[in-house]
Amino acid sequence: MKEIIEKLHECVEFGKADKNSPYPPQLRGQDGSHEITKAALESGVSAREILEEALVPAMEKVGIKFSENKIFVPQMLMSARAMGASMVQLKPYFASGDIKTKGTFIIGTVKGDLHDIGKNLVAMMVEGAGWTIVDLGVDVGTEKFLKALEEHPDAVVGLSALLTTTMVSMEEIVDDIKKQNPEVKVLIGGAPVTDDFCIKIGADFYAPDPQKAVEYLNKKAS
Ligand code: B1M
Repeated sequence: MKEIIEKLHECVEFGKADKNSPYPPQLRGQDGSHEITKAALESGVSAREILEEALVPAMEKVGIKFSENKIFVPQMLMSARAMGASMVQLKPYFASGDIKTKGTFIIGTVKGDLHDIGKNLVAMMVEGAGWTIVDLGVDVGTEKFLKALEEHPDAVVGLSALLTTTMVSMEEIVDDIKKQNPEVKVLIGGAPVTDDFCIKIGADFYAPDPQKAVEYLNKKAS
């Protein structure tokens, strides 16, 4: 079991989704996370062990390497893809309650803003850390966030903005959420966003990158 977990960890850390994927070169021709997850489940490794001992620690390493500029967006996307190939097989266990998630994270790019690459990376890393993701997409206004909060009242909300012009939307959305749900925590991020802006608009936390978002959320969950 240790060997299979280590192999899966390696696949996710280095972005090997399945046997046919040519990346990374050092694992060419070998099984990827898709095949290894299937074999692990068939041989009796639990979905929880796969998640907690392979996927989560591997994605944590990926997040740290990205924060330290040791890897870049393409490598992170490959890792997220490898994690996805495994997660899709674990989904039934989430639904059945065999795996407990750390919580729900509602995320969206704010109204007027169509940039979603950073938002998607954050969603993937947070999912990799064991959270359930409700991804509202791009150009998301207050009503959609409030509706999602009605369905998931204990969720943490994440807002992404890439344009200086849409930082205004971010401020409005934080304000509306806090008015209706003062206890809901709101995490913000995106290239033009800063700590000062976070304080000014009354959001709870500014994450400059996905790893910082994961660290904040995991602290909330513990
Ligand atoms: Co746009 N764009 N764009 N664009 N675009 C920028 C952002 C810009 C800086 C380019 C420039 O002028 N140098 C500029 C903004 C200037 C400003 O306001 N300060 C700009 C502009 C002006 C525009 C348009 C207005 C252009 C036009 O049409 N005249 C237009 C706006 C459309 C709209 O949104 N309404 C526009 C359109 C587009 C495309 C559609 C073509 C495309 C987006 C495609 C897509 O996302 N699916 C695009 C792109 C790709 C960019 C650049 C080149 C790259 C953005 C990106 O994906 N970066 C960008 C210039 C640049 O950054 N070099 C630019 C990679 C991504 C991983 O980083 O999103 O910062 P980022 O996410 C990071 C962190 O910020 C953080 O984690 C991520 C990983 O570290 N993070 C969070 C992000 N969200 C977070 C949320 C969190 C926590 C952390 O918690 C919730």
